[in-house]
Amino acid sequence: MGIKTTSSVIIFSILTLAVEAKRPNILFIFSDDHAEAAISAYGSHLAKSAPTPNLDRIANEGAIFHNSFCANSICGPSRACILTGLHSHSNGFLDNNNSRFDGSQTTFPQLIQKVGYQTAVIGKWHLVSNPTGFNYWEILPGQGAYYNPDFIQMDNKRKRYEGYCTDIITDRALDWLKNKREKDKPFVLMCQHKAPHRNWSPAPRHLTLFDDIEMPEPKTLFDDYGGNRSKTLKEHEMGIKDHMYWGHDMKFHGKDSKFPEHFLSGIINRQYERMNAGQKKKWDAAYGPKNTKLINSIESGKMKGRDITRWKYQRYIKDYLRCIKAVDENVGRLLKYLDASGLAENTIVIYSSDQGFYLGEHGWYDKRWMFEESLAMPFLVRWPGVIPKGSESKTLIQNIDYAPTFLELAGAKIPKNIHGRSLVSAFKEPSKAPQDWRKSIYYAYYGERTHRVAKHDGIRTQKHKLIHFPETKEWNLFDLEKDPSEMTSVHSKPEYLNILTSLKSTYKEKKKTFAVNTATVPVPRWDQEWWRNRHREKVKLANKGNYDLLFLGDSITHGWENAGKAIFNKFYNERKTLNLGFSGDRTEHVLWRLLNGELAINVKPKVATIMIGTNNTGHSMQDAGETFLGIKAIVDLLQDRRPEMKILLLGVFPRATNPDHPQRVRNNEINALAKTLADSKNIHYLDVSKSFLNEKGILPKSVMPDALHPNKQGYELWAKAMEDKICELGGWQKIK
Ligand code: SGN
Ligand code: CA
Repeated sequence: MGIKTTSSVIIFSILTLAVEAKRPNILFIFSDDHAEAAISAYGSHLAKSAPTPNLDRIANEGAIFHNSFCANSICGPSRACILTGLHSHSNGFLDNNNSRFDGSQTTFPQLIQKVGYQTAVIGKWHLVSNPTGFNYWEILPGQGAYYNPDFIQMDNKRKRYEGYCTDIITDRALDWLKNKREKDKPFVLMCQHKAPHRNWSPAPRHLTLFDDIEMPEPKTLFDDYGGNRSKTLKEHEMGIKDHMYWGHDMKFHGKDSKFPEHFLSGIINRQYERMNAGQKKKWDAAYGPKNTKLINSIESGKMKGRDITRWKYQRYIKDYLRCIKAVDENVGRLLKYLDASGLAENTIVIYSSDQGFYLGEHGWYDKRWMFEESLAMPFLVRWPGVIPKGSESKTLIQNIDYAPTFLELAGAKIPKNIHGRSLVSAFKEPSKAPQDWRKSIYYAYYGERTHRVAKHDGIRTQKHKLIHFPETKEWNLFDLEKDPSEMTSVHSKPEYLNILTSLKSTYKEKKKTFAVNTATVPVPRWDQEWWRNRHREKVKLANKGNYDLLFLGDSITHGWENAGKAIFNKFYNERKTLNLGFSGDRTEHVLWRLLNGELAINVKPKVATIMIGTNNTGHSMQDAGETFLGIKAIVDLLQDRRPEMKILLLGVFPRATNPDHPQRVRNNEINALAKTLADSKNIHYLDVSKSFLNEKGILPKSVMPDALHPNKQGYELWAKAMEDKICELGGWQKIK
């Protein structure tokens, strides 16, 4: 017996070692705002003028993906999609201005770490909260700086490195590879550049690169935003013509302000201010003469009108491409190290960027719009021995696919709620879309003041793109084969009617699949001061911790602090209850609160009750199916963050006096769906309506005077009706 056991242990260990040896490392090199047009392997109009040999090497030795897209074209959101494999509304990071990444949710680094990978992220992070799931991290604060950048260390202290950001991020990444990781384990290293993000500041060694050439202009530099496209296009604030800062963008020191009809003032060149004397000298030597020349040409009247826009385009594109030059060189350094160290063979190298960027197309810089240039994310991948060299793929892939890909590569389980799909089979045979692959991708931009790009969402297939602008109630449709520059929306052309109808139904289906509707998109109620204050108070209480019971909901739950107070004291005080009921809240507000601190790490109750949805009915008579998805999103979130916690999902209380009132009927419909979430393990459903209603289904004023909120007697009925279940789930003694 003994010998047998020992030998099987040995065989098992040999097997695990063999598997371990095979699991590939992942080197994920990522940049910020890198458009495909600025990678020569993609073959754009800029390819000849600004080659990227090291990036091209990845494509030549592996594959290039031509239909690679983000789910939300902006920094933080794209990164959150990558970490979670979920669309923005589900991972909670909707935009750069108001979001904070909830690092307590399931992410691929956490899961991959659990199956034995070493994980590290170095460089730009931009998710506000600190990284979770990483053995090592060293990140730029916010956007970070180009020159002599500071990095936040794992002990939260800042450290400044002298030099150029792209070089330093690579140095730090190489240092981790060489000296900091546990070498007997496979790894995922995310090396994330700041470049070529605005304000496109080149390395000192590249300041005069491209001085002697003229960069080709995009065909749509002087777009007039006609062509039946959304009227919101004209409202943009990201034009090369009108929205370039004299100092910040155009590389004058920016303290003076000249030609206010052509250049914005107000943001000086802060990167210049960060430089040391030597760096400044080089910078002044490079830009000084060119700047003087421009000033003279405008003052003498030699340069005017469109030529000034053209000059700005040249200044912009050259600086941008100079930044890319350093990215490319540093990719080369990493590839060289992989070769020299012998790691290359078993390391998958991926190059991508958080979104694309407008390089003058449509007259723009920046991103956000669902037009091709910023919807696209470059995607180059090398996997020696697996991906045939020089492969090209047209498969529709998205950033939500990265997490499941990495998990499959590591042999980890892929969470069943994930939105993306593993790309491993697409890697093995890039020229073919994997079986049952998606026929369209879903995209959503949630709007922000910055650059004034209206909220919109849509789908893109191989041939068409449908965009919806909810605020102006507009649809745009593009025929990508006939009009690759997207200059004309064909949504009202009779010959496209069938396509439009079919795409609209696909769009609806997609939103259903990913459960996107107003009930599921987390949103705060910033306009209400009491709400903000209550949220702040509750976050404080949440951080204190020590709760066994959690109440989640709207005014009905809020009312435990008012009409229900005496009853609350009797039943729930001793059970250490945190009441997270907020008057007027709908499902989308509860989601936001849970994502933003009310489910602090110290909130680890045995039981959580949820009752929410009546305001989704009341305010907007939302479709019951949509409200249900909001409730489901709350339940999913709680299960993800607190897998051990018992959830008592309460049927929404009856409202309106009469049983056939539409609001009553709607709440019943919600409940019929909510019930299906019970799993007899952690999720329990309870409908206590009967305690309030008389035998004819009438809701008496004696328990709910306004036919919506319980009075003291109502709260007592409620507490008694759920007492058995609460005690069963929380192991408490019943109170009578
Ligand atoms: C900054 C930039 C914007 C840019 C956003 C988001 N302004 O606010 O131009 O759109 O970042 O970029 S700047 O004056 O600071 O340069 S993102 O890549 O982080 O999403
Ligand atoms: Ca970005």
